[in-house]
Amino acid sequence: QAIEKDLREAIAAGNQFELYYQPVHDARTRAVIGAEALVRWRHPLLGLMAPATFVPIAEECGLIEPIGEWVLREALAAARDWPLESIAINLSAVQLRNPALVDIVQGAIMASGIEPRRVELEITETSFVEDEDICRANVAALRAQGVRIALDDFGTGYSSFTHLRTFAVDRIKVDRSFVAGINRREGGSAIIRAIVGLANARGIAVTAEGVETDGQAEWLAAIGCGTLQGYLMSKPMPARAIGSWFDAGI
Ligand code: G
Ligand code: G
Ligand code: MN
Ligand code: NA
Repeated sequence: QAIEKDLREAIAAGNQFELYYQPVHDARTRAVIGAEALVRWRHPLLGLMAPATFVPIAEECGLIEPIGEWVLREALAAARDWPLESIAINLSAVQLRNPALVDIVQGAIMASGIEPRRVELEITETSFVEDEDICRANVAALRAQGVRIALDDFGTGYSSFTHLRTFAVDRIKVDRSFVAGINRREGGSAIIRAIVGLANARGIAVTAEGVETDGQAEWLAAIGCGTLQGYLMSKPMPARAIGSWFDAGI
C-alpha cells in the first residue's frame, strides 16, 4: 500500500505529524480549563490529513505505536506550561492493549515534567473488545499513578452502562450525536440527562462533545454537565494559536 510506505517515511522523517488542540470549557463560565490533542499528518503531496484517514491504516500495519508515543510526548511537553487543569490525549485500542503502555506513558510524563494528574487519556469502550484483561490492568495501573482516564464517544458502544459499572474511570465524554439530539427530540435529551445524573452520582466528571449552539450549552450546564467542547466555543487549532491565546491571558 502506498500510504503505508508514506507513513513509514513520515515516521522516519519525524516532522510530518502535527498536533491541533481543541479547548475544553467550564460549562458555566465557559473558561478554558483543558485541551484535547488531535493529530494531523502533513503529507508531502496530499496536504493535511485528518486522523480518520490514516490512524486506521497505522493501526493495521503496526505504526500506531510510534505515532502514538510521539503524540504523547509532544502534547505533554507543549501543555506542561499552559495554564490548564488537563491535557487530553486519544489512545488507540492497539496502544491500550500494549503491556508496555504504562512504561511509555510514564516515560513521556517524566520527559515533560508535567504532573500526572493533569494528564487525561481518552479511550473508547470498543477498545475493550480485545484483550480485555490487559486493557483493564493498564487502566488500573495508570490510575494508580494519578493519570486520569476518560471514556470517549460515550453512549455509542454496545454496553456503555455495563462498562461504567464494572470499571472505574474519571470522566465520560458524551458523544456528539447525543448533543445534536438535544434540541431535536425528547429521547436525546433524556439519555444525556440520565448519563449526567449517573456520572454525578458516582463522582465521575462529564464533558459534552460537539456543542454547537447556545441553547445546547445552557441546557447542559443546567442539568449539571461540568465541561463542554465544541465549535460554539472553539475549534481545534494549531499549537502556536492556542499558545498565543494563553500568552494574551485568555
Ligand atoms: O480531529 P478529528 O475530528 O479529525 O479527529 C477525529 C478522531 O480521530 C478523534 O475523535 C479521535 O478519536 C481520533 N484521533 C485524533 N487524534 C488522535 C491521536 O493522536 N491518536 C489516536 N489514536 N486517535 C486520534
Ligand atoms: O473522536 P473525538 O471525540 O476524539 O474527536 C473530536 C473531533 O470532533 C475533532 O476532530 C473535532 O474536529 C470534532 N468536533 C469537535 N467539536 C465539534 C463540533 O462542535 N461539531 C462537530 N460536528 N464536530 C466537532
Ligand atoms: Mn477524543
Ligand atoms: Na469523542
